[in-house]
Amino acid sequence: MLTVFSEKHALRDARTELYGGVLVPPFECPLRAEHVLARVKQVKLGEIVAPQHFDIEAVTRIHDADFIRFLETCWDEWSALGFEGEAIATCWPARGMQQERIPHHIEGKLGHYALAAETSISNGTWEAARASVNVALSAQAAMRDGARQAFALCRPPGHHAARDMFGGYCFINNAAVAAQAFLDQGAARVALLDVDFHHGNGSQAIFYDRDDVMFLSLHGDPNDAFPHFLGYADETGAGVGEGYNHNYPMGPGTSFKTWGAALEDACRKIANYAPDALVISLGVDTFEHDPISFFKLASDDFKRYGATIASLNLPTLFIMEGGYAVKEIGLNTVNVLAGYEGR
Ligand code: SP5
Ligand code: ZN
Repeated sequence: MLTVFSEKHALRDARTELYGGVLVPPFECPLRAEHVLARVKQVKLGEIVAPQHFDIEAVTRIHDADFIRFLETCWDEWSALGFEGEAIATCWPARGMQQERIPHHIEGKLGHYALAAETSISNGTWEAARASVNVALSAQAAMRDGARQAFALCRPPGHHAARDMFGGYCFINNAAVAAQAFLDQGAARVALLDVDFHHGNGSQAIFYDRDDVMFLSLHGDPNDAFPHFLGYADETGAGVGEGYNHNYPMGPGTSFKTWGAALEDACRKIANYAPDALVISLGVDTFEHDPISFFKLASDDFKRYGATIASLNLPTLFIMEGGYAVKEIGLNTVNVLAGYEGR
């Protein structure tokens, strides 16, 4: 399988994440992508190519143009004020306050566009996020040109990013932009299956009122896990999108037996939907030793579920999302891809 990778991912190298009330080095760090790339090479998964450049219009098919401009200019506006630290939201339009008005000051804009405070914006964040979506679009273009499957080794990840919100380590929703590209090239239906430990709130929100993208997510119960305020089982879609959103929240300690059964159910729904393409938001933070998550998948389980996904026999685009057990992230990620390929 083809892998698309950009060295520009390394420009996303924030110093801080707000975790447990402390500013710590981010879990979402450059070494993650380097370890996945090393494993892709080690098992000779296939050719590795750099991304092409895509115009911003492919991104604004999904994201609000003012939000994209905010991402582009945030660091310069913030650093011009002489703050010592990185750009972190500290103030939000909470209940009873004005939701639509976007303040001029960067601290107001941060509160408007952020969905969580753990994700700092730092120098280079925009350039890396822009390269990451080019990785996703390049892998998608390879499939347009005939590839049956591809791996977009995206970093930073994307599935928490909504039309006009960043957070959860995500800025541009790579999977949503790629799904839209399939539709724009003539696909009638796309399924987006999110196997990251966290609910893909951004992807769900983007496609919630649509029937041309079915969104399915297996994740930590939001009662217990980030993003806490979306991802419950009763969220089934709206308007023509009713019935095209499927959440599988699962509790602390969930085993592969339970998780795999949820995957089988999701795959049945995908098969019935008969999409023209399948996009996988591939996070491996479901791993038993992930430092911020609570599922119990073992490294071999990733291989097994790769094979389950392959049994759908659909054109499949894998998009890298989370996974914070850095030492094992290469093994676990490439196990899914190898399992998919039947090796
Ligand atoms: C792409 C992705 O995987 N983003 C995840 C963002 C999660 N950020 C908030 C994490 C809060 C973790 N609380 C964990 C408690 C562990 N005992
Ligand atoms: Zn995650």
